[in-house]
Amino acid sequence: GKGNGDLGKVTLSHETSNQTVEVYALGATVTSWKSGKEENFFTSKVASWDGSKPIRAGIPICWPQFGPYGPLPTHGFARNVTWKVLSTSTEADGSVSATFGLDSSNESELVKAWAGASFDAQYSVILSGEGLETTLRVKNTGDKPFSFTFSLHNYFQISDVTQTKVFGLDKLNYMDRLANEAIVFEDDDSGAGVNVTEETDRIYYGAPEELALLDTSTLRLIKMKKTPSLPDATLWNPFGGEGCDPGWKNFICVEPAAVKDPVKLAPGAEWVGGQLLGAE
Ligand code: TA6
Repeated sequence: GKGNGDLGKVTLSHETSNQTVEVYALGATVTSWKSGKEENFFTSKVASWDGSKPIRAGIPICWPQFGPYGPLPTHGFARNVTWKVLSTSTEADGSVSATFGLDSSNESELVKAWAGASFDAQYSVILSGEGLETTLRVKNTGDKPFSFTFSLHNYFQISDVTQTKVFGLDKLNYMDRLANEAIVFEDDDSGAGVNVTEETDRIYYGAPEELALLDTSTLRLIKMKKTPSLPDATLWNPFGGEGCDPGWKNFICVEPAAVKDPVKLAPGAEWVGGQLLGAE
């Protein structure tokens, strides 16, 4: 196998819709989501499975910091540390789920160093007839406020990034992370979908709750519904740039996110954010 024996892996199967999901305790990373035989997520051929790096596959969790904007290493620590498997269950309606936990008692130096904050985070992965739902809950269990930024770093598998359209982002202004400037979208197409034809690294501030991506070669469609607590969306593909993943043609990252306005959590307060993904 991939040398992943001791990382802990949970497999969920939803039989009536023929979907399966794999989640590693390392990073609580969903690495695979299959609808029938079709794999919806990209796995890098150079992914690390030994815990030395985050797993580059599926849905790395960027928390409590998105990107380099803060004191933590890029994208925080949630994807670097091993989460506890808190529970797995099957509901009366047949949906199956697993819940992972991470709190400030974690041994990792990264966790300890983070602002001395006390927190309890739970990440639930639910597979139902509607698709895959992944939700992060964060509770401030300490006596001082803390804040964070967040994204669900979806690596969607596609046959060719240049043949993929992302719907819902047309005509929206975005932050161009490559130029480090806000771009006012001036293109004249509307509803035609955003097509990636060069290195792209954007954060759309205030993206709609419903987004979709269409692989025009295979006509596979992934729909995303994000919670209002995740107002932003990122769009990323390195497009063959120096040092980028050899599989760049076959993924696109579209990530529900809270980046522009960090989430502030008062003592005792709880925050919930997530996404529902459906594949057709
Ligand atoms: O979300 C997009 C992004 O922040 C890009 O700027 C790029 O740096 C990428 O994520 C890094 O992802 P990785 O999985 O390689 O850490």
